[in-house]
Amino acid sequence: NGDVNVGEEVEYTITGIEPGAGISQATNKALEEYDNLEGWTHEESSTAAMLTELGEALDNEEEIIVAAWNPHYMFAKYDIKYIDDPKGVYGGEEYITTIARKGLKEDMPEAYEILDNFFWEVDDMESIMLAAQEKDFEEAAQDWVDENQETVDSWSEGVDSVDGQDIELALTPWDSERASAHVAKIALESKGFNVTLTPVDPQIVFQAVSAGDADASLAPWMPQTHRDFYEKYEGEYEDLGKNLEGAKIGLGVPTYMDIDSIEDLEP
Ligand code: PBE
Repeated sequence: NGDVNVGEEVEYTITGIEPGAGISQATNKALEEYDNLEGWTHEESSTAAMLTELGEALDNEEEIIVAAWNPHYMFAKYDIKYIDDPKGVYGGEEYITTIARKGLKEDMPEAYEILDNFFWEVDDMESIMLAAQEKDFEEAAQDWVDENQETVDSWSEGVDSVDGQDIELALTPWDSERASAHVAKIALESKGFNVTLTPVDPQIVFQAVSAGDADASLAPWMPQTHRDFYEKYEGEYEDLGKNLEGAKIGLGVPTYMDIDSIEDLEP
């Protein structure tokens, strides 16, 4: 990367997001595991603040290193790329899985069946995330359901309706999970459930579902992003399997930056 010291230009700082995020944990680990990142700072704040800083850096063609992930519109909206992570701190391909409290299958077999069947594609989730830039998630999710009724129907094929049973879904406070939770809500409501959505930090998702305070969640990113929490509570909840494949987390930079790997960042 020529004679430009990227570290100096970004003030040896990685621009992160909320401290409770799995990706924030991974970035803290990266600072420990990459010797060349000794002395670097991980600046945690919020997703909104990170995106604002990213947008400003791109407007000014400045250097920036951010916590990046997809599904998200950041790769469509901004000209950014992932940099390599040879130590695999951020994992490889991630999937999103559905977990349920023990006993849900017996107590609410209809809801369990719908949640178990919930599976969609990256494009589906991203289309709601994009639409939700202009309207609320409820409306964006409803529009997607209207256009994809067959998919939604396939999740509840043969499932009986119930008469106003209450069910609570825990989610994490990111757009990807707002999208899946709102679609699950609509699917469950169409079979007679009263659905409450409760946004909490990733660790609390596992804690709440394990304790039976929440019935289920479509929010866990695996095998790396939320692995610590997944393993901490393993055996206290049920994993119903993937609801989406093809996710990823890592460090992102503007494509004009001449850097390809975390290992190439200067101490
Ligand atoms: N994310 C989006 C979350 C999960 C969903 C990658 C920012 C996280 O890091 O925990």
